[in-house]
Amino acid sequence: MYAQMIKSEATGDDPEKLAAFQARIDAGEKIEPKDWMPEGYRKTLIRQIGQHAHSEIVGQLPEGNWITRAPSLERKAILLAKVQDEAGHGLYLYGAAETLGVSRDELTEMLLDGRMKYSSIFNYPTLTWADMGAVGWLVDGAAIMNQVPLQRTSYGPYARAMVRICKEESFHQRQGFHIMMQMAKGTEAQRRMAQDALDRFWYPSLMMFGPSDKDSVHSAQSMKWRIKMNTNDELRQKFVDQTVPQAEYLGLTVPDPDLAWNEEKGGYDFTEPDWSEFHDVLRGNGPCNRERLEARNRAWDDGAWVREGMMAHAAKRRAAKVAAE
Ligand code: BYC
Repeated sequence: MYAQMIKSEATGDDPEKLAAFQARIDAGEKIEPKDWMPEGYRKTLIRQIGQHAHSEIVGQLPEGNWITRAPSLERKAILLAKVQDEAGHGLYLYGAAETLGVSRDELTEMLLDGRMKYSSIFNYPTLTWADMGAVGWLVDGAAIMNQVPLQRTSYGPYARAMVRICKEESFHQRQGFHIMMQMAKGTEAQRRMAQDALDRFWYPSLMMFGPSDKDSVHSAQSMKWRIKMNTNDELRQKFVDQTVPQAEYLGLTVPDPDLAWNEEKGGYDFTEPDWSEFHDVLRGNGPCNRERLEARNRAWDDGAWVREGMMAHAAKRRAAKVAAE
């Protein structure tokens, strides 16, 4: 497995170089593509940035599903713009990963044959229009919670990509919340749809932050290298604390009977997601895993003629330039 490959190659760096590298990280310096870096740092970044890029691309599918069925021209235009933004995010992130010595084609191949992951959340279906609200509100909301701190991550190209992405994610979250406001304050049937969307997306959204800290394989090293700025549980807690009052404002009920404000810790106590479901989704057994990978494989195959045409065009231009010199 790709992750194991990373782990086994993480050792073997010169201790003096490692110490100097760690000192740069601790001093808050940015690491740039041509700087020396430990092999484990490079591979962890490729794994995380690549997985993130794939998530943006696969993440277009559940929303793309609703473009033709958006309830008004305005909603259609907004959704279309959002889905296009996700494609752009994927491209910034593939670009950031390429500075680490891996090509976009290699990353894509690893996604298509299952060697690399994408976020578990996109293996859940979007069944109603209210799901477009829930995805924007909860999924983009969770994404922002995770990505705002990553603007300060130690790898320069990743941090800079995050600045652009976070600006757009804020708009995505707001448009999702706006859909939820309209649904929740609409007819009784619309309110029920909004509640149903919250019921189905709550726990999958909590899973986006990854396994609980005690089971997180990469957190300790990634935080030492400032590839991650917070633990999975810290961000999950912040997300719950931010989102529960928003659900209350909407008049909707978070599907967790044990949810309660804990005065002492200054945050909510909540029920953890069902981690067996999370691992099952990661193993490829979520409701939409097969469909998502099939769609990406089909898009790759259908796009072959475009890639071939562009390569042929580039070769012709190169040849013409050489002939003119
Ligand atoms: N889904 O040691 P851990 C978006 C894996 S896109 C799948 O804690 P790490 C959006 C993890 O990879 C949102 N796999 O890992 C787009 C590892 O397996 P491997 C994407 C997950 O990396 C369109 C294993 O579990 N955001 O926002 O330290 C529309 C152990 O976990 C998940 C990012 O990618 C998961 N949820 O922490 C709308 C942000 N969680 O690789 C919205 C950047 C864990 O060893 N990424 N795994 O086989 C991160 O911050 C971190 O990679 C994670 C996981 C917090 C996700």
